[in-house]
Amino acid sequence: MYLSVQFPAALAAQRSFCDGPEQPLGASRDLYCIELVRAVGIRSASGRVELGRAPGPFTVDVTADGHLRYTAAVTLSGLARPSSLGRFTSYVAWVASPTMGVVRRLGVVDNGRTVLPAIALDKFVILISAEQSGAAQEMSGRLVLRGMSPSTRLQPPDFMQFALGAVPPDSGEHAHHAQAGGDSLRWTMVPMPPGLSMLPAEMTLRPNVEPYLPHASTGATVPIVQPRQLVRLSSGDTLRLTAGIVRRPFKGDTLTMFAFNGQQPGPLLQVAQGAEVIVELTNSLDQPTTVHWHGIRLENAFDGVPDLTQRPVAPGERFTYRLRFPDAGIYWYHPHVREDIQQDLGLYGNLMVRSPRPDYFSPAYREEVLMLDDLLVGDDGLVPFGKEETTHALMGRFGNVMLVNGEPRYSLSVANGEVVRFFLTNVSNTRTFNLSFPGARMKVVGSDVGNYEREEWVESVVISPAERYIVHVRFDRTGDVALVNRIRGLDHLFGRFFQEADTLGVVRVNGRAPTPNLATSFNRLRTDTAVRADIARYRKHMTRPADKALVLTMEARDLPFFTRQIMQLDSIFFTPVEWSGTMPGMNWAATGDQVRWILRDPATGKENMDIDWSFRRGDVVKVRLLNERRSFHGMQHPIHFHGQRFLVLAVNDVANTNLVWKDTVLLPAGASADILLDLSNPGRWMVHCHIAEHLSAHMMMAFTVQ
Ligand SMILES: [Cu+2]
Repeated sequence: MYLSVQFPAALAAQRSFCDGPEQPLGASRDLYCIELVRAVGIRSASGRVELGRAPGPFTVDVTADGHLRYTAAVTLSGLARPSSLGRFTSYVAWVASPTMGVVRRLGVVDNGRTVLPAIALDKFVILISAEQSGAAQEMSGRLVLRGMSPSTRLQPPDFMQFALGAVPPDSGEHAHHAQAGGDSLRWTMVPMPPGLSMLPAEMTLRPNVEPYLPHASTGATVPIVQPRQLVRLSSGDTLRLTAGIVRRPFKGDTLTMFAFNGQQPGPLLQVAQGAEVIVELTNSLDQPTTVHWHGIRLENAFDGVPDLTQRPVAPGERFTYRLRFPDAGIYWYHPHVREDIQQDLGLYGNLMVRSPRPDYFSPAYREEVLMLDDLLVGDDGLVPFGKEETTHALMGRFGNVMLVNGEPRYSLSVANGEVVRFFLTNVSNTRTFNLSFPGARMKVVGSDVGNYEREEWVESVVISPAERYIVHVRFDRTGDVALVNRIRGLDHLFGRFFQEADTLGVVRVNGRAPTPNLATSFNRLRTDTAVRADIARYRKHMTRPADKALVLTMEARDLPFFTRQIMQLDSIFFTPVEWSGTMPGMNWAATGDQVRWILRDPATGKENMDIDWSFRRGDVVKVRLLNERRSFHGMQHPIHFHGQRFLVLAVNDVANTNLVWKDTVLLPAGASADILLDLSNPGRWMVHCHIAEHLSAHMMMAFTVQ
């Protein structure tokens, strides 16, 4: 069998985007494939490793502490008989740290494709050696092939980077930016994340727009923000919703922010599936607004998109929304005007649509509805926003204060043995969270538009802006359990990853839970037969080639020389998910007139609002999304389709085996995803990135359902 390059049929069928000629809309080989190189004296062997993903409920596979986890599949050919290299019987694959300090056995490999155990290391090397025994636990034989993970291309600073950054520019392009700002409001330096350093040139950057923060008009009494209230609405009810200005006490200071009905988050609306209600919006802000009812397949005229479905509601004006709720699940509402300002300042609320099925969820003692956010606060309070254009147009506005339901510290008391159902909504501008309750078991039961086909154990929840996840957590030990966000940050300047952990809250577990004991039902992973039957109707559409495609990319112009040079150097590697803002100065100073994020239809070459897709009601369309790696800056994008629902069929050609209806999908940098779009709802609808600053920087298109 050695020296054979023939693949068995079954293995050939599993060929990945790493093999064969490069596909124009395939995932990035540069980020997700390793080309193995021959060791000295080895003549004929070759191979590559696909950094694959195990099928799972999230588009990114990551450990609870934030390490990306790759299911490596190695494809080898041309390996000679091991005995031809010496006293060897087998080939074994190993994974090692870049310095070879730690070497771990992956398993026996051979010509053809072998799926290896998962690897969860920041940077690593794959080695293939010939060994005396296939059971070898230490690498002692002869090295045959080796390859390095794409992340190893990140290196400590070189002379070029320091030379660029060491000298602040003394004239020209940045000097006048420091003067931006009218009366009292001026740009000061953006807060620096702890442990990172900024080059002098970066510290001189300022956004080339006017700073904006809301302020109450003279003499007006501004109410203090109130906690969220639950509002149950029956069919035919009318809710009056006012977007207005509030004062929020914060660490001995007072911030001026926005709120719906004076509450942060806005009122938690609860309706029955199938209900119809009226919402009368009053705009008491200093700027136009609308409300978008995220994820709800409602009548197009009430979707809240300015200049597409309605005129923006001017300050002092009103608009009446008529809402219907065809799908059970957890949804949310927010303005669709300058989300980077209005949503960030507190205009967001949840909307719970209850199924009539009494057993819709498996049992839990209580429900907690959590809106996750981050706020960017400096020494003088909130960091101002860009008035004419968004700031933070590169990576989006990462906050430095984590909020759960508007508060910096969430707390909950439960009895020992309780099962809690958490409804999680990420309302931050750009941050993707990796949430876990260390010490408590968790299963994911639902996402954007209803339940998964079956419940699934997870060690953490990866939730990008606008996504929702419903999880059940059982607390079965007394003591405190933290709700944490744990991720690997990327120090671009020093080419290293580092651990970041934020505690968002704490669950105090004490006493004994009342009967019945839910351990048995919690330990069972339930299948939702209604969801499975609904999705089964779409199976016939799943296997055909994609009908449409969208490429996600970007362009930049007029960026400062320093920013442009550093970012070009940085583009040697893009991490699949930028979990935190580690280029704060360059990112902050880049505005919506310098950065254009792009949705491109490769079939026509059209971009953003020039794209004009047209479908008929009842069409089921498979769309390939590709997050272009070869752009000026590659990062993840949560892509949201208005007014419809879709299934995420596959990511990087790995098919998902447990489906759920979604309205937002997170695309890691360089990744592909196939989604199946159910075009059930007529009207003219938006598709856009839900990073608020990317939307402000043009990353949107529209489509029509006749
Ligand atoms: Cu985006």
